[in-house]
Amino acid sequence: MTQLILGPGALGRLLALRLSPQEPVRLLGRRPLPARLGLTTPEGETLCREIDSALSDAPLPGEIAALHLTTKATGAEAALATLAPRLPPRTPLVLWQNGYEVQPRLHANWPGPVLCASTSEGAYVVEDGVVHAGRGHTWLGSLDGEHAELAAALADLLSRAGLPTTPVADIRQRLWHKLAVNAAINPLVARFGIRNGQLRDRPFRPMVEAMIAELAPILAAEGIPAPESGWAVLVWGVIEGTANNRASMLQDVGAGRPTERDAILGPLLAAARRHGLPHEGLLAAYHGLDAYHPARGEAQP
Ligand code: KPL
Repeated sequence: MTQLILGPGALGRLLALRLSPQEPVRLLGRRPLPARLGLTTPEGETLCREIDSALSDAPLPGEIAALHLTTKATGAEAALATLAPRLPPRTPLVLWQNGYEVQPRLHANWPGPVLCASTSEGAYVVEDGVVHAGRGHTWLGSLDGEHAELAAALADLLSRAGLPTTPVADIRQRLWHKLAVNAAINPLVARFGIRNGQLRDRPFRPMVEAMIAELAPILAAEGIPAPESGWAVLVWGVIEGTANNRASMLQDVGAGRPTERDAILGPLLAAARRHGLPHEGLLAAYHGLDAYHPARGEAQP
């Protein structure tokens, strides 16, 4: 049974390279990939592995264990649409996207089981492979708490492949927690072209504080419990721990790709409006990225 991975970015390559020695894996994308890909481990070792890769419109393997959708949130549904008509309808889907935009939609519309993954693994693409820059942890579960056995089996598979994963019943809350952290960090670092750690300094520190103050009541109104230590400790902890990182949104801006602002800020803006809560900071963060979305620059999020 093949683990199909759609989206050969950093996460897709990391999954393919980690899983491939023990599982049949096929990595799908829009452009051909080299037959051998390199994985540089966090310890600096480089492993070269042959990866079965194909274009996403090529014929699919006979038996598919699961489809891992590892594209950016912005391209997830379009990428899936190219494959969906050729997949057995009950194929389990694993969504690895940031934010909370595509997950509820695909959960509602996909005929088979849908699991969501939230990961803190750090990786970036290099020409002939991927660098696994920092070890993290992955949580896996379904938005309605179903498919616990599937989540446990996949978590076991990923953990044995070197990506420690825990099956959870509260994945919705975990996705929102990551989204909150991303909302406080990513739009600012992308707009000002800085590494995460620079947010600790003036003039950025008060901007982060203001964002946290705006986020907290929105998340509470949405029924998302605050982390035990509070939102500020969570956000500043991530900033400290990833001080040297160029966040994903900053990388998107640098590469001329659309950012994930709709997936990250969109659900917060929608929740703020639903609950009648202030959201000027979020709106400013959203429109601060207009320059990188010329086609939709003036659209209302
Ligand atoms: O998840 C991240 C990202 O880059 O998107 C953070 C936590 C901000 C780390 O860089």
